[in-house]
Amino acid sequence: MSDYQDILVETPIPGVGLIRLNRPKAWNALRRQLMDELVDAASQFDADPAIGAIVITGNEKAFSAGADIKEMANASAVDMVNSSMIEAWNRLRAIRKPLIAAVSGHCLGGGNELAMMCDMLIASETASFGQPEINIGVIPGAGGTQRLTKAVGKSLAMEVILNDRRLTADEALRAGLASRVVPVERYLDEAIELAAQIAARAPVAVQMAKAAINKAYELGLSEGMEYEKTLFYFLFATEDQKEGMAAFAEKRAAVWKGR
Ligand code: DAK
Repeated sequence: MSDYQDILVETPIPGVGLIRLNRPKAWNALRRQLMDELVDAASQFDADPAIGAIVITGNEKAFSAGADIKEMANASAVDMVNSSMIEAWNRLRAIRKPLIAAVSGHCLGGGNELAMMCDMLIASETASFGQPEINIGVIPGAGGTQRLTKAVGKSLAMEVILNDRRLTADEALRAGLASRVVPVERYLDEAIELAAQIAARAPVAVQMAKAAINKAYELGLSEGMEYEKTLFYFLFATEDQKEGMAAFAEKRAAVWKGR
């Protein structure tokens, strides 16, 4: 699939895959078609050895207003269980390369869950983060109650999810949801530059680092440190480890091979 309707895909600079959510009239609501295309494009970048990191963005006014409410409105509980909606989200979780969310404007519901599913989040000063599902009689369903709580703590997560409190970009930064806040003219460029810097690093080590950090959300400290140690030892089986350490001793830049 590459004849996309709901997303735009490009490689703005070598090593970086860029996916723009592109339903501006519906605030980039994540209808099924958009999710399928997003997963397809992200999977293709993941499989492409020329790409080292992937940026997901919307436009200046909205990252995304969440799942498409009109598409879900008449579904039964069984329809929801049987829909393959969750599959798309699971496939995104399985992307091995770093995902960077470049967020401006509305970042709501499933849009915020998508942004939080990414590994890093760069916010523009106008970004507004929320989980407004309570207004339509439901709760977050793609990780919001879990990831937001882990990112910002229980009390603030309760306010956001139970009472539709919106977080400004600065609040998101202070709470640890975003790693930087920049002027709106710069948020996408900063995300692309960050992606390019990471893409220039030892590719296998980058993927192992992402995997180990994400395990910190799932394992206790002892198990997490065991997992980290296993990946650390594994890296001594790569040519890049030999090259990196030789280059250090020889006072030259390393040339990474990704193996
Ligand atoms: N879905 C569908 N259409 C949407 C939409 C959405 N989420 N958000 C906006 N639109 C549409 C509006 O219906 C309107 O369409 P027309 O009337 O022009 O046809 C158009 O976009 C412009 O929107 P507004 O007229 O409302 O524009 P405003 O500037 O007044 O307001 C807004 C912008 C973004 C603040 C507002 O539209 C808004 O509050 N939108 C809804 C936000 C929301 O409630 N989001 C949560 C949705 S529930 C799961 C995976 C994911 C999820 C759950 C489970 N699994 C894998 C199990 C996620 C669930 C959700 O995200």
